[in-house]
Amino acid sequence: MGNAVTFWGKRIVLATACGWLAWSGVAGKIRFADVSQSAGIARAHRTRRYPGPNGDVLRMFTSGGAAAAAGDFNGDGLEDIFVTDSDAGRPNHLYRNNGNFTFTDVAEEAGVAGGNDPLSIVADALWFDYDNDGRQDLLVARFGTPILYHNEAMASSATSAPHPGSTNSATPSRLSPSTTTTTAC
Ligand SMILES: [Ca+2]
Ligand SMILES: [Ca+2]
Repeated sequence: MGNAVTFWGKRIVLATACGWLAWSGVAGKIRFADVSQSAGIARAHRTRRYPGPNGDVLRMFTSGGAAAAAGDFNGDGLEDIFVTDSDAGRPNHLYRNNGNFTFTDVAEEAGVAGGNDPLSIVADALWFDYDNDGRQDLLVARFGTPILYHNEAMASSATSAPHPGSTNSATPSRLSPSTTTTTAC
C-alpha cells in the first residue's frame, strides 16, 4: 500500500511539474546557439590514414577518437577544454577559457599537444586530480599506451600562488607526462 501511494505521489508531482513548465513557457524558451567559431574552438578532428585495401576500415576506428574533456587546469575558476586529434603528428588542443566567451589554444605551451605518434593514436581524455594536490591532471587515452600528464603549476594569473612543491614554477600551467603510470590499454 505504501509503495502504491509513493508511486502515484511521484506521478502527481511529475505531472504537476510538467504542467507548470508548459503553462509558464519555460520549456519552450530553452535554446542553444552555435558559437564555436566566435569562441575560437572550431577545429575539425582528423582521423589516422592507413594505406592498403583495409585502410578505410582502420580509419573508421580512429574516427572514434574525437573527444573533448572539460576541466579547470589553471585554477582560475573557468572551465577549460581539451580536444583530441587522431591523425599522425597532429596536435591536440588545450583551449584556455579567457572568460569572455573566447578560448586560446595553449596545448603546445602546456606540453599536451603530442601523443599522435607512429605507434599510438589519441582517442579520449579525462581531467582528474590523481595525486590530490589540488590541480587537475590530464589522462589522455590512446589506441596504444595512455599518457598521464601531471599538472606542474597553477595559473599564470596574479591571483594564483605557485604550488609549494612545484619544480617548474617558471612555466605556468605546464603539464608533464607522469613517470609513475603508463600501462597498456
Ligand atoms: Ca581555467
Ligand atoms: Ca594533481
